[in-house]
Amino acid sequence: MAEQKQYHIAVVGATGAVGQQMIKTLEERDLPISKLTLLASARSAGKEVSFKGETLTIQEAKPEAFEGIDIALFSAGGSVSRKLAHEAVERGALVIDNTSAFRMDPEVPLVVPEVNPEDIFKHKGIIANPNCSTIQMVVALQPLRERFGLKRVITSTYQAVSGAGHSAVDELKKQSKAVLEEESFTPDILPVGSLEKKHQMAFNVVPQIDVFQDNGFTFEEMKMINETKKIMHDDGIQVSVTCVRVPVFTGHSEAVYVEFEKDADVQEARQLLAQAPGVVVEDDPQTQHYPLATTSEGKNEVFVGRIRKDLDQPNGLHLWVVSDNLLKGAAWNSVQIAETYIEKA
Ligand code: NAP
Ligand code: 3JN
Repeated sequence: MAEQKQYHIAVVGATGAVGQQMIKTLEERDLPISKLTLLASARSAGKEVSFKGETLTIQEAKPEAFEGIDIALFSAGGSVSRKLAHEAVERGALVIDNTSAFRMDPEVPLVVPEVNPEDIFKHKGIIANPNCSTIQMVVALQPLRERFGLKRVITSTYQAVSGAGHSAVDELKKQSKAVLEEESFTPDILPVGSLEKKHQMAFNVVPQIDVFQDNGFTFEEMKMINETKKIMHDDGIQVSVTCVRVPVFTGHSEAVYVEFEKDADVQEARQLLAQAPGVVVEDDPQTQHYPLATTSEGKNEVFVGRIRKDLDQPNGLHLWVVSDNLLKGAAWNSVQIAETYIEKA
């Protein structure tokens, strides 16, 4: 038997909320890694991180750092990806990019392994990882779509602050303490938008994630709409989304209303979801058992519950979909793409 190829992997944005989960996920999984290179900004160069019992030193992300890299997992923001992803590809790396920089580029596959794994092998150097809120929604929709045909999706999200990085997590901690101790504070980080204006996040619900577009939707909402159609290769699916930030540290929740081509039976839907890869059904109203952000934290799966038929539309179902936004929404989906690529390479 041929010897298994070993891969030199790089994590770009290694000190970030997503990057740290990537390192942890690579540590837990069994990828054939010959070497791990950790890259971040010049601010972090020299910091040490432990990986599988070894101490690794963070280096500055610059073009030369990609010499000899086989797979580069990028998660340092769109501008870093736009600047360095092609440099990595030119040096022979496969880039798996966690930012929105290339997601809608027709030359770049946008992949959720439970939905469109075949697209991995159409890459021209870069594979894009979708937005976290898109990923958990399409994983839950896919088994139902295969059986009933997808017509329309209307979703409201309840997104954790860790989706906006370490600084947003720190801000929610500080604000929560200040509110409880009746101290004054100035909101500084959220929402991330085009204005300097910020809102209180602790004990609040903020209906804005990312910048507003001319059509009244935010960029996060448009990401979910456009990415769903691209991943499913179907521009005919009607998708409408409202993205909301809630004072939760980890775990995005979504209320998803779906209309199918055919009438959908709840029992069959529950069974299809229970058998689907990457999905766990938690749906027992009798025992008040349903997915929660707190119980999904640290897990790779997408949790689905509150599965019920719409009272007016025979082809309509409602779902409650929860997942760890830093794992299936980011780090795990990227590592899963790498694993699928390596398995078939
Ligand atoms: P974060 O906690 O703020 O971390 C940002 C990371 O990027 C840090 O490692 C930072 O390094 C690094 N970085 C910043 N500027 C850099 C530069 N000029 N060169 C190299 N590295 C640089 O943010 P995060 O939550 O991990 O998110 C990072 C990015 O991942 C986001 O901007 C987004 O594009 C993507 N993301 C995707 C999803 C998804 O839905 N799939 C979810 C969350 C995030 P230093 O520590 O040295 O500053
Ligand atoms: O806010 C969230 O819950 C998810 C945020 C993701 C994010 C944050 C900053 C920049 C993205 C993303 O992956 O869509 C980006 C971006 O790359 O545009």
